[in-house]
Amino acid sequence: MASIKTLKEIPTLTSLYKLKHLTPAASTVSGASSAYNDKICVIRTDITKLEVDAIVNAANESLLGGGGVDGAIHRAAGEELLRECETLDGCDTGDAKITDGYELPCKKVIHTVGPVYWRTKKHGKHTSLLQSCYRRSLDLAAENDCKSIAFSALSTGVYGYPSNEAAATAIGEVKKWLDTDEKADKLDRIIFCNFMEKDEDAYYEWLPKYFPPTQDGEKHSKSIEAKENGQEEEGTSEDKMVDKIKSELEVEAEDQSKQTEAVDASKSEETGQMAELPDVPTTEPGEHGLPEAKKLKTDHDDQKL
Ligand code: AR6
Repeated sequence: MASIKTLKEIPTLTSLYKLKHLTPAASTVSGASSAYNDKICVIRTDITKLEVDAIVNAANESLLGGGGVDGAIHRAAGEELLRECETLDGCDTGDAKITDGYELPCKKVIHTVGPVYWRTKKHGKHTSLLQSCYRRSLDLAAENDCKSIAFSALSTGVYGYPSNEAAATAIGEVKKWLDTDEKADKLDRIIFCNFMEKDEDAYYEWLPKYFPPTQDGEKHSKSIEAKENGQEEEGTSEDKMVDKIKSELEVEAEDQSKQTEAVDASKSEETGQMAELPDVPTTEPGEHGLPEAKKLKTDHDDQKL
C-alpha cells in the first residue's frame, strides 16, 4: 500500500537530473529554461497519497464523481467531498472548481474537466481545452494560497487523450503560466503525478525539452558518478538529500521487482458510458505498490503494468 508522501519525498527536476534518472533531451523547445527545475516535480504514485496543498482531479462536468482518479479521490476524501461538490453546479470542460480535501492528506482538491479527445479533436478544440484546464487549475491554486499543486494526467484515461500529446500540452502550458507576469513566485512546487507507465514515459520525454538541466546539475551528476566509482568526496547537504531520495527509490524499486501480482487492467467504471475506451487503471489505489520512480533501474523497464 502506497504511503503518504510529503513534499520532501517528491523529487524535483534538479534532483532527478542529479540522480541521472532524467536525461537531457537531444533538442529543446524554443524558450526552454532550467529556471524552474527546483519547482517542477514528476512522480508516479497514487495522487490521493500526496501531502500537498492541492491535488487536481480529472473530473467530469457533473463534478459528482466517476471512475479513474476521480473515483479514487472521492473514495479517499469521503462523503463530505461529494456533499460540497453537489453545491458547485457542475463545471464546464476546460474550467476548474476548488473544494476542501476532507479526509485526503492534501488541503484542497481542484476539480477540472478535461476534453474528451476524439470528440473535441473533431472541432480542433482539444489542445486549447486541455491548456485551459492546466491554466485555470494553476490560477485557482494561486488564488487560494496553495503553494504546492499536484496534477493527475488529465484526460489521458477514459477521455482518451494520447499520453505524449497530453504531456507536451500540459508541460508547455505550465511553463507558459510560470513565465507570465510574476506568477512563478506564487507556487513553490508543481508536481506531475502519473499513474501509468505510458504517461510517465511521456513526461520523461517532454520535461527535458522544456526544462533542461543546468550546468551545475551536470556537475552534480559527475560528482555522483565519481562516488559510484568509489572516489569519495565531502558530501554537501544537497548531496545528502539526493542520496536519501536515491536510497528510498531503490527500496521502492526493489519492492516492485519482488511483487508478483499484476495490476488488474479491467475496464473502468465508466465502460458503459464511453465507446473505444483506452487502457485505464481501475485497481483500487493503494492495493498495489506502484513504483514511485520506475526510471531508477532499466531492469524494470520491461515490467509493464
Ligand atoms: N492517482 C493518480 N493518477 C491516477 C489515479 C490515481 N489514483 N487513478 C488513475 N489515474 P481518468 P480522464 C490516472 O480516466 O481521462 C472519470 O470517470 C490515469 O492513469 O481518471 O480525464 C471522470 O469522472 C490517467 O492517466 O480521467 C470522468 O468522467 C489519469 O489519471 C472521466 O473519468 C486520468 O484518467 C475523466 O477522464
